Formats: sequence, structure tokens, C-alpha cells
Amino acid sequence: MKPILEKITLPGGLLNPHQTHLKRVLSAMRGQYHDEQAYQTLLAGADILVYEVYEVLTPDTPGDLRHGTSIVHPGKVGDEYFMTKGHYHALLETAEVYYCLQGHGYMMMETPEGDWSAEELVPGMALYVPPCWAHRSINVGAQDFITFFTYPANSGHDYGAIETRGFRKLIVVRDGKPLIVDNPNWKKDGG
Ligand code: PAN
Ligand code: ZN
Repeated sequence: MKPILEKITLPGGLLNPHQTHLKRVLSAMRGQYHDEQAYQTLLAGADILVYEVYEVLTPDTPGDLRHGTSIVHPGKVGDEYFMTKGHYHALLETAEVYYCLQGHGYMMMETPEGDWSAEELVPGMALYVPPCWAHRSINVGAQDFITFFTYPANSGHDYGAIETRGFRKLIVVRDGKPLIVDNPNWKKDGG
């Protein structure tokens, strides 16, 4: 294959050319927010767009990379900030690099063994998510939280563990600022 040159437009985070444009709306985030009542109330109003991902669809041969932009829109479900679903890579021992282009967010990360970490991202900060760490982008700011990411093209995505168990920690707003708290709904055994 040939080299691919990309243009990233800010604000907005549009990546051109791209082959996939994922749009995740509120109804696709069922069970992810700790305040189910707030989730239902917000959803009853409108099925709003929570985040978008533009990606370049490279071959998934070992050695190749995928890359794209992730745009988490500003907003909250109750006291919990808008965020991505979050996932492990299906090929667990694969890493990922994120680079913050715009906005203010956190990457919430955890391992199956019980480690967790939340790193703050503002423009200019880069983050290495090591192999075996689940990761979720959280927008704690008032504008779009935009990152560039790249990961091994054969990684795949495993959403199941996070969908059933959730992350150990949440980020909620307290006195107008983000606060990391325990997830009251976290299921240790995954059941
Ligand atoms: C990112 C994420 C993107 C959307 O490209 O896929 O931020 O988050 P979810 O996949 O959790 O919905 C990435 O981490 N790829 O591996
Ligand atoms: Zn990933």
C-alpha cells in the first residue's frame, strides 16, 4: 500500500480522508452511567450525540497501524461527564498512543489485575496506554475534547468486560470541578 497523508481540521476534529465515521449516541451508552434515572431523563428528551470517531481503515495485518481522531462532545449525565464506552483491546497485549489536540479531558484506565490510573489531557499532552489497560476518554471541559490516537491494526476491540462490569472509577463534577470517585455499580466479579 501507499503512504497516507491526513488533514485534521480544528475545531471539529474532522480527519480527511477517512473511511469510517462512528457516531455514538446516548442510547448506545445504556448502563454506562452511574445515575440511571438521570440517563433515562436525558434520553427521554433526545438521543443526543455523545462522541464521534474518524478512522483511516488500514489493513489489519500484524505490523500495520490504525489511527484517527476521537471527539467527545461536552455534556453530563447527572453529575457524570460525557465519555466513550471504553474497552480492552481484543488482542489484550497491544498498546495505544493518544495525543490531545483540543479541549480538556481525562483518560480513565484500568487493568484486569486491579490497577487503575486517570491521566489529565490538555492540548499538547501525549499519553501512552500500555498493553492490557482498558481505556475510556472523558470530557470534563466545556468544548469538544479531541484526541488523535494510533494502535496496532490487528488489536480489535473488546467492549464486553466494560459493558458488564464498568470501570472501577468515575469522574463526576463537584463544585464545578472534576472529581474521581469509586463507581458504586462496579461489579468486581463481572456478574
Ligand atoms: C479509540 C476509541 C475511540 C472511541 O479509537 O475507539 O476513542 O472509544 P470506544 O471505542 O471505547 O467507543 C481507541 O481506543 N481505539 O482502540
Ligand atoms: Zn483502544
